[in-house]
Amino acid sequence: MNSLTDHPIAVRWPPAHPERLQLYSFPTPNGVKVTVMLEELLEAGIKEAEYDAYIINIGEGDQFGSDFVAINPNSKIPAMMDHSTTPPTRLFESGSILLYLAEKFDMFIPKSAAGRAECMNWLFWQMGSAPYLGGGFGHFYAYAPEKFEYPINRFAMEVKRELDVLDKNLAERRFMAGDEYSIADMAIWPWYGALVAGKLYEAAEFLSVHEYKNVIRWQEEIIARPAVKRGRMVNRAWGEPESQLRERHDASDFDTKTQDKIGEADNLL
Ligand SMILES: N[C@@H](CCC(=O)N[C@@H](CS)C(=O)NCC(=O)O)C(=O)O
Repeated sequence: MNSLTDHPIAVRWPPAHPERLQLYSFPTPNGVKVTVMLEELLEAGIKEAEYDAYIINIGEGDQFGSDFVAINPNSKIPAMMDHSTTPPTRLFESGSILLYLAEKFDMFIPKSAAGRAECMNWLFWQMGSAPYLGGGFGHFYAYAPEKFEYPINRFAMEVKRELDVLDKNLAERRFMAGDEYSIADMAIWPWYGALVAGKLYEAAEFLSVHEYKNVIRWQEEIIARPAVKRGRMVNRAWGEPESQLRERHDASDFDTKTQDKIGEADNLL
């Protein structure tokens, strides 16, 4: 399979710009990590980071189609194809995608060996920790058919422990890996930033997130970044119509293709 047009995914989601990165995603915290990274690269002037973004509606089962599975055998968003390489490179797992883009463009990853190691420490910390927040706490607190006290308490304690780890780190430094904003922040912020901002599971009061003042300061700095604002809009399929850019194919789409502009306000979830 040497070109995008040969790839099964091109049938359902024909590439608007076959030469660009092709992102197949949904704007959950794991999806937002990648759209924020791509928008940060573009904001920094990296034109090769231009991308087409398609919605994989995980509520409708798009992730189980054989076309999507050909990119991610694990059937989860986000997934991406880079057709600028020979052969084309398939990418899945948000951490792998962030690291691939950081290395490809040599950006948002520290240059020194020590800085890089610290960035990887926190990037992999997120990959191991967020499942306790999402699959553990979030599932039992917000989604399970009954309120089971034991798992709610167990995962709430673990999430509070994680928030404390982040808070202590951010008491010493501006960003997760040091003075510079990096892919470690992009991985951790969509989960733990949303949590302390009260936007995840309506659990801010239950978890007393106001205690984690350094995490709150860090979250407020990151959410104000223009690229983060745009990254949160890509593939968005709920909320205010002007915040939803379901498919992104060009920078100008943020001005012309949001749901309020194209006149359809139905939410997908
Ligand atoms: N470790 C993966 C997790 C990806 C993941 O859990 N994606 C979820 C959405 S946040 C998904 O696609 N769920 C669909 C399903 O499980 O069927 C990553 O970081 O990319």
